[in-house]
Amino acid sequence: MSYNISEIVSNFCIEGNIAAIVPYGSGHINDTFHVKNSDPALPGYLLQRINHYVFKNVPALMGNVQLVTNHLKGKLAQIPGSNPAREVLTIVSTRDEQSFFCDKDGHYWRMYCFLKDTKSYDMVLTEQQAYEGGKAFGKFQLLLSDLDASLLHETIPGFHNVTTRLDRLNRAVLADPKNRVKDVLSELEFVIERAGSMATIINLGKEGKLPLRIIHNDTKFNNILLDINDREQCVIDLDTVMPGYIAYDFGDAIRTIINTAAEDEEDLQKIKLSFPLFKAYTEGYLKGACSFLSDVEVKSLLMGVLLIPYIQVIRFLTDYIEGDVYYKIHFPEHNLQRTRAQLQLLKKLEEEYDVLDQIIQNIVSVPQ
Ligand code: ADP
Ligand code: GN1
Ligand code: MG
Repeated sequence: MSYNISEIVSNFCIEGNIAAIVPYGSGHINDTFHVKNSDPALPGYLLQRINHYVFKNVPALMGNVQLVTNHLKGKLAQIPGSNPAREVLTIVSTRDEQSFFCDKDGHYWRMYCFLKDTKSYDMVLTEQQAYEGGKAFGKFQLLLSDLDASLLHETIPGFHNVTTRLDRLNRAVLADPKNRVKDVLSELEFVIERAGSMATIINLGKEGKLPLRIIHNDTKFNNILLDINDREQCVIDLDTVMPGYIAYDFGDAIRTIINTAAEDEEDLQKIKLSFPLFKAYTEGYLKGACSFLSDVEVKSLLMGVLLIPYIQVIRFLTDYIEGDVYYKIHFPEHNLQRTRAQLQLLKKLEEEYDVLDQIIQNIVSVPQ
């Protein structure tokens, strides 16, 4: 898609003059641009076209982002030594004081202050990065634990609800708009075999044993910015912050940290588990989160580690069957390749379940 980006930028209250606007990041959903300032002393900006197919109610979504960022900034302001301007995203308003701009073609745009000297990693390289990421997401949940969840709009209904996801897959299979179902029968069988066991978290929730909390819901590792010393800087991509079970956030982070290969790795032999990275993330996470998690929630963490790759298999597979309408793809079979890679990851996680469980037990047995 091509847009008149300079004209769009002119609707926001920015300082200085623009030197360049370049596509940025590797997110699968929004279109992101780095707006560079010609005066290096002035801030840069991050412009995003919000994916309106994925997020049906952008005003409500931006209401969530405002609420969450204001809450986080207020909490951090009370913590000595913290820096709310760099530790929380800052929305740049439009010239008419709105948090987003809708262009003449109906595209929605928003702008954040660009956090310079930061990095997001598609793959985690060191235990320190994993540990810092864990700390960032643990702290994020902790700081939001006293925000009234009923104030948040559900930006994508049933986002990590396994029943909803299976229903949607089922509907895609029945419709089979691209005649692709015949090519994914073994993947579908894999999904169906596990449908019962993957309902544990949702059932514990229904029974009132797991509390709904405000969670991030998209904790893949590149949704954290680390600073130049690989220390936690800022949790980003707040579009899905809404109520959920904490195991979802833990599971999604581990999905992207423990895998020694890319999320869409073609060579399944390369998909292996890194126990040191798992341990480091878990230590960092529990450092922030242990103070508010119940015992049942701690026990649920590993269920999330299996559930979220399973849901990711369903989501990539559904999108493949539906004809690649949701995720950005870089080649025709991309969603199928992603499905197979996540399926392989889940197999490995199932094989090593007891080892992972022992690592968590060892961490929780040491007082934080
Ligand atoms: P998507 O929903 O498409 O994943 P993100 O909000 O995660 O979009 O942004 C895409 C990428 O842009 C991130 O992975 C990160 O590298 C970068 N990014 C996002 N926000 C900022 C920011 N405020 N400052 C610097 N980089 C950012
Ligand atoms: C998307 O937006 P991004 O790229 O950070 C997706 C996540 C998936 C992830 C898979 C809103 O995350 O749920 O887990 O791709 N975000 C949305 O890589 O659907
Ligand atoms: Mg992202």
